[in-house]
Amino acid sequence: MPSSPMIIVLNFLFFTSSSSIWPNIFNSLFSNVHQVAVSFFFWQPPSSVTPSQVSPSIIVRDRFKNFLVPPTLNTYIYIYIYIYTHINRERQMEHPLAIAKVRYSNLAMPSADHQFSPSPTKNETKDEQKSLVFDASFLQNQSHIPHEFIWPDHEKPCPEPPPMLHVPCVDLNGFLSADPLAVSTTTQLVRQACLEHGFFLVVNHGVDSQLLKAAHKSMDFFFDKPLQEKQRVQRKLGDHCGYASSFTNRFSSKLPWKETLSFRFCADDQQASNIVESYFLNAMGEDYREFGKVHQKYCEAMSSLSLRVMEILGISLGVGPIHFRDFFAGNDSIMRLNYYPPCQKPDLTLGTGPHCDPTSLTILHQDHVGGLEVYVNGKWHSIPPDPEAFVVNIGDTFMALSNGIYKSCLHRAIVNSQTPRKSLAFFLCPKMDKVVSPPKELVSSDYPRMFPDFRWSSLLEFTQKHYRADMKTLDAFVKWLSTEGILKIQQLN
Ligand SMILES: O=C(O)CCC(=O)C(=O)O
Repeated sequence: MPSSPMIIVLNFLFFTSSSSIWPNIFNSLFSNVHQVAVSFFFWQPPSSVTPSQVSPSIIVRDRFKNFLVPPTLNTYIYIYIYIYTHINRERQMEHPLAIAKVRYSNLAMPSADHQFSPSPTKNETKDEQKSLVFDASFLQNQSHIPHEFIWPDHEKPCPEPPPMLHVPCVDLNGFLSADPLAVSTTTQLVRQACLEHGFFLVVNHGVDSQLLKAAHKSMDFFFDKPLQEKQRVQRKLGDHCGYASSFTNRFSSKLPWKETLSFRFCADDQQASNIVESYFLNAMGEDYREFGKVHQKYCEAMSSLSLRVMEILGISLGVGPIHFRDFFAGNDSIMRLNYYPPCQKPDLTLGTGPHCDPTSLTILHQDHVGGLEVYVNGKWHSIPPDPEAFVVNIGDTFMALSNGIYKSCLHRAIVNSQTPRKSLAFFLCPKMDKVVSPPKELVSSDYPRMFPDFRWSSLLEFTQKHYRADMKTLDAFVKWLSTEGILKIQQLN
């Protein structure tokens, strides 16, 4: 079997002096190895033509076309280069993500991060871990920042503060009062926002303000600790929980200027009661009991709030309040604490790079500092902080559940040189084995299925191990699913 371009060339040379029975063998050799059939052989002139009437030619045939070329030295060189580059490209193209990379590489959108299969090789991981550590206590005072944190020009923060995004403010209390006018106003506002960009605010949400305060305070408690202590809950490669100082062990460029602490919340008591509290107690010890308690309560509050929001979303989509609420009843969600230290070069970097959330629904609480930006109508817009409000946005999984009707929108966070910024993000996710499939009311012959059925666990795996979330995560995921052979397209009646 040819395993290197050199052997291929030897085969090739061998061929040029061989008879025409070889091409089939040659074809099969190559098609087995590189899934590209490249063959070349002497052109066989039709029997009516005597060899002396034609100049000897070589047919180079690949999957797509035939080339008839004279057998000069230049031709051999050309063929060698052709095969070499073609096979190299094929090797990359064999990976479904690479196919998607080619597909998305020409997007005119602000290029979110089209970095495919970002799970670094072992070598990269080792080197990066050795050389680059995001120690905020040190880096926040540096006037030069490591190049890994410098974003390409077209993705850098806007030089001027961007305009504010007009997002509707949903009064949850009004909705819960069951007053028909309040319910109708709320659902209309939400529908409009979700058709356009998927962001809205929720006020009068009923979440205890003391709990919110405690949750923010606990972030100082954790992120002010020395790096070594935080690393006791280090997030492992391919995992979605734990402490991450930037993503230095996962990516090597366009690193976010932030630290995060992520953990799992499970609303299904049968499965994991007090899961958050136990996680911190087991991983960090007695000193973190209170920390764990606060975040257990916070997650419970977020889970209830998100189920309320699901009722609104269901009504606004015309499927009633129950459908989505029930779908997420035993949710297996992710809580993330984002801590953005000051940066002396805030115009060069980003706190969180542009991405759409792959999850279902995000409920974000920002502190007073501000930095959240959303990309709408070809421009970045800010969503300024409001301590009374939660910022809610649709994620990719809900976009799929709504058959693409509601939007999951590109967003990012910028940093500043003076003040640390904190945000609490609750990412609502279904139970791992739930099949993500839109209700039949949202599918018709005029509005056919936009996405195949999938399990949340597969999308989570895809974003943790193979793909850095951007605004095309769902499309790339669908490709990956189909090539992984686990795609089950629902048979629609
Ligand atoms: O901190 C923010 O404002 C945004 C955070 C975010 O987008 C995320 O954690 O995915």
